[in-house]
Amino acid sequence: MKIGIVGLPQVGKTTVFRLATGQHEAPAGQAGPEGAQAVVRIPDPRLTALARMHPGKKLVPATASFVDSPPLTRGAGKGEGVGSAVLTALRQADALLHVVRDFEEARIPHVEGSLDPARDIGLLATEFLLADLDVAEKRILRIEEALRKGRKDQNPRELAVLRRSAEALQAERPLRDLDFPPAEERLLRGFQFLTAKPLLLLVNIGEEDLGKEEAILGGLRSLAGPRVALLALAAKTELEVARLDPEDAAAFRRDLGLDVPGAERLLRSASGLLGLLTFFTVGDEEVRAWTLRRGASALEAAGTIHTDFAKGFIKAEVVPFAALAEAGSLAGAKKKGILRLEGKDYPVVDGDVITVRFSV
Ligand SMILES: Nc1nc2c(ncn2[C@@H]2O[C@H](COP(=O)(O)OP(=O)(O)O)[C@@H](O)[C@H]2O)c(=O)[nH]1
Ligand SMILES: [Mg+2]
Repeated sequence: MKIGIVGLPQVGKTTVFRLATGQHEAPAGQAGPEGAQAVVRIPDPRLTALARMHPGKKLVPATASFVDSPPLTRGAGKGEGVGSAVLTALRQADALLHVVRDFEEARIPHVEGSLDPARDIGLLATEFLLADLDVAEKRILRIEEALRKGRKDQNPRELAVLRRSAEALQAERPLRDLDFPPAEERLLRGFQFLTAKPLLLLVNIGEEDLGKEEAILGGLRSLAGPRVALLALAAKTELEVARLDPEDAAAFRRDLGLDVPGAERLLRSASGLLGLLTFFTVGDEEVRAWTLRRGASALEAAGTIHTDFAKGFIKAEVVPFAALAEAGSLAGAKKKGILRLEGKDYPVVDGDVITVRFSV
C-alpha cells in the first residue's frame, strides 16, 4: 500500500513522514511534486513466530510506502501554483493521509492565519473535489467529441460513470461516498480519483494536549465516515520519543501516557482504513507476509505473490496461522492433514498461510 501524506505548509507532514517511516533524521527537502518516498516494514508477531518454526528461512515482512508530498494550498485543485502537479502525483497513492495542524506555536505562523482544523480539512477536501471534477469533465468532453465524430470504440458505461461522478463532485460529494457496481468501480479506479481514495485525517496536536485526544476529535467526528478515519497524534513529541534509546523511550511513554507508539497507531489506522488483511507464505527460502484487500480471492493472493502463480493457478493449500502454530510447522500441518484445498474464488482470511499450486 502506498500512502500519500498531504497538508498545508508547516503542519507537520515531514514530522509524520519521519515518524511513520522510522527515518527519524530524514532530510526535509523534497524532490519535485512527487515528494520523498520511503518503504516501511510492517511488524507482525505471527510472522516472527512462523520464522521461528521454520529455521533457516529468511523472514520477509509486508511493506507499506509513505510519500511526503510538498504542501498544498488554496487553488491547487484549479491548477494554480505547483499544487496541481502535486495533486496529479498523488493519484498514484492508495490512500491519503491529511496532516491537520492543531498545535499552537507562535514561531510558526499558520498559512491561513489561525488554528482551525475543521476549516483546513474542508479546504483540502475542496481542492480534491475540484481536481477530480477537472479530470472527469475533460474526459467527458473527449468521449462526447469522439461520439460526435461517429467513433464506435467508446465505452458507453464509462461515460455514464463519469457523468454520475461529475454530478456528485459538483454537489461537493466525494466519490468515496458513492456506490458503484463492481464493473463500474473498476472503471472508476482507472481514473485514480483523489476523492475516491480512503482518507486518514491526522490531527497533529501539541504535547500539552496529550490526554485530550477524545475531546479534540469529538468536534470533528461528523467529518469521519466509512472510508474516512480520524486520528489524533502529537507528531513532534512522538518523533522525539522515537529517537530515544528503547529504555528511555519506554519511560517517557509511561510518563506521557503514550502506550502504543505513534508509528504503530498510524500503520494500524491506515491498514484498517484500507481494509487490508495479511496472509503468509512459507517457501523454500523465505517466510513472508503479504497484504491483501479484505474480501480478495485466492487467485488475487496468488497474483500478489507472482503473476505466473495467478496465470497457472490450480489450487491453494490453506491453513490458518493458529492451526499451523499448533502443528509446529507447515510440514507438521501437512502431516496432520489439516491443509485445506481451496479454489480460485476462495475468500482469503486474515492469518491464512497459503501455498499456491500452479502449472507453468
Ligand atoms: N510545537 C509544535 N511544533 C510542531 C509540531 N509538529 C510539527 N511542529 C513543527 O512545525 C514545523 C513544521 O513541521 P514539518 O513537519 O516540517 O511540517 P511540513 O511543512 O508540513 O512538512 C517544524 O518546525 C516542526 O518541528 C507540534 O506538534 N508542536
Ligand atoms: Mg515538509
